[in-house]
Amino acid sequence: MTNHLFGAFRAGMPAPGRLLMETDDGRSISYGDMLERSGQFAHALTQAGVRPGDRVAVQVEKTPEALLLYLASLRAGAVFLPLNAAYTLPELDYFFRDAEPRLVVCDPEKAMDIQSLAASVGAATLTLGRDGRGTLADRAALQPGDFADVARGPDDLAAILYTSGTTGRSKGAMLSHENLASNARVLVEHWRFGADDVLIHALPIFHTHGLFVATNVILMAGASMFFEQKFDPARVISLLPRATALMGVPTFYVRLLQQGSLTKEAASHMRLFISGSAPLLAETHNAWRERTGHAILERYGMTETNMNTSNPYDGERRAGTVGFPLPGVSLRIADPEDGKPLAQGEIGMIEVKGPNVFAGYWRMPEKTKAEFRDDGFFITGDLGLIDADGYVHIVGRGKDLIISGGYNVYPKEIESEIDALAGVSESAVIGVAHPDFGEGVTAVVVRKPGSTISAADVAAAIAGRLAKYKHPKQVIFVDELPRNTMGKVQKNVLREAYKDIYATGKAG
Ligand code: MCA
Ligand code: AMP
Repeated sequence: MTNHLFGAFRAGMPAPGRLLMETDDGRSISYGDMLERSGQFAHALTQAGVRPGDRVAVQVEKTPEALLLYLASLRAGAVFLPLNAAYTLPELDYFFRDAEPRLVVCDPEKAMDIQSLAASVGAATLTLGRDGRGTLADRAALQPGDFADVARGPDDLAAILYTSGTTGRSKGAMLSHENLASNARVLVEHWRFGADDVLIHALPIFHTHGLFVATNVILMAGASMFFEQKFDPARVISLLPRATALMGVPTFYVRLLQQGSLTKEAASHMRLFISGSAPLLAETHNAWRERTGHAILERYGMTETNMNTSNPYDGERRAGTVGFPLPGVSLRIADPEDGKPLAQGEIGMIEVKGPNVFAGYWRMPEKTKAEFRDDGFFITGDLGLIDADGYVHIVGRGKDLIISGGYNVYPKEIESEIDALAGVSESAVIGVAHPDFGEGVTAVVVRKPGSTISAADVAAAIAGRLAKYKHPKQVIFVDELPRNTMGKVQKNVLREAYKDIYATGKAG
């Protein structure tokens, strides 16, 4: 048996001298370098006690070494667990307790604090900094480059990515080697990636979009990428003449459109612009086409399922839709209550099934069971319809989720923090249209009688508890929250009442 996913990358690998990535600080890493250095990292993991099936939790800045660590984890047969670099210590504490990693890799600057959290669950800690150095890199540098990939079958776990639930705790989505391999293979074909492609990679690598969709596609195609530490619109435009493809969240496209240097000429070498992770406004799609002559290709996925649908490569890329189910993916619109399929054109729950769909939530069999139908379809929590031409439209969310700049924010998590404050009676956190982030996290708060708690007090209390991107952009105080006859807070009423607070010119 081979290593299922890394074996698939090996199968598509070009000559060792071919470029895999060029970084924004001018470094070039070839496929040969990648093989050798990920082999060294894999030895270092094994030496740190990592055995097949062990979790390797990683909270580091985006560097080529961080990507090598992902590949090393695959090759060592471990389960890669990437964590947003913005997560605070209380957030990390939960993930460590739940996943029980064998090893934690973190930024040297955070090592003191993280080490004790890791030790409390029996995990060792190694470091990897934003300069690619640290105890893990030091150890790897002493290892030989040839590593015999640990055999892993299609159903073995390759990664766990945490995704928050509507209620309660974050859930670890277990992704198998075949979940990732099958999806990457389909995307390479569907989007026509080949060895001559050059992707501008400006996404973080702790989520599905940047880690799997972008990176796995490039590795599977034997292509190369500009590996950018951060998204910088002016820099992305300067790279367009040497690139062929860009993958981004809608905020990327909104910000690129604000650059005067974005012109048809600047984009003339590019063959493909892809958007996902959040809805791309038809307005953005149309403005992009007008400015560059390119129709952005929008696709739809989830942490639990990888990519489900995509607009066509050839044929009409229809604004405001997410296209058709990808080859191998079955998609249906069902009655949210009983799962019965609905007629074409009706709005219901989007449900999917296929080799892309995850193996379940880590150590949560009941939650896993609750999110699948008996015939194996996964209940996405997204509401949609299929139009007369077969295009899938996402029309809303059955789940109480805010997507800000492509990051998912679950209101419950923020409400719990705000409700715990002494001067607060209750709160409701909602997403309100925001010109830059798509949706802006907004807190509506009811004070306790006599309390003078302010927006600044709320912000100060959350700082250090929740990652920055989850912090409300505005805190609004009201006398009471609107409720229906069942006593449930009517978030739709709040969203309507505050829909203009971030309107262009007023954005906070
Ligand atoms: C940064 N900030 C944010 C966000 N990002 N606030 C709300 N929402 C955000 N997304 C805040 C920072 O805390 C900071 O606050 C200020 O904005 C500027 O921070 P900076 O780091 O400079 O931000 P940025 O570089 O401008 O980041 C914006 C971004 C970034 C480039 C859009 O958020 C990003 O890379 N998003 C991509 C997320 C992603 O990869 N999602 C894919 C998930 P202050 O000024 O107060 O300090 S995978 C997925 O969804 C599925 C599977 C799929 O289909 O792909
Ligand atoms: P996550 O699993 O945290 O990465 O988020 C997945 C969710 O992002 C989906 O369930 C959708 O609600 C949303 N999403 C992803 N792509 C799109 C898209 N193209 N249009 C609208 N929503 C999207």
